[in-house]
Amino acid sequence: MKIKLLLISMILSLSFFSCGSSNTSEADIALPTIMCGMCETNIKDAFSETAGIIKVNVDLEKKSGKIYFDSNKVSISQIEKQISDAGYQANSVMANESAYDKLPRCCKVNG
Ligand SMILES: [Cu+2]
Repeated sequence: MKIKLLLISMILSLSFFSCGSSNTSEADIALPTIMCGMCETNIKDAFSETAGIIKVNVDLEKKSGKIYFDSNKVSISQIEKQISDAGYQANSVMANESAYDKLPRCCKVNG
């Protein structure tokens, strides 16, 4: 009987632990160089395989993104780098030049 109780409390504390370990944060990222709907798609696609990214919203009018992420798995600087690698500026992180060069013309700042 005691062992059963012990097991139950262990299972309970384990599930508690796994709940506590996912830590959803949100970040507003300035995206001053996004131009069109394709940019929006490109940025969302950039995170399609990133562990810890929960949701990506891009606001074309405000030129900003809201990223919901698990701060135990991914950091804001990793998020900024990933946007840069997709060819876009993220906050103060400039776009990766070769990725930017590969963007279609409509996605370029002076396109
Ligand atoms: Cu675009």
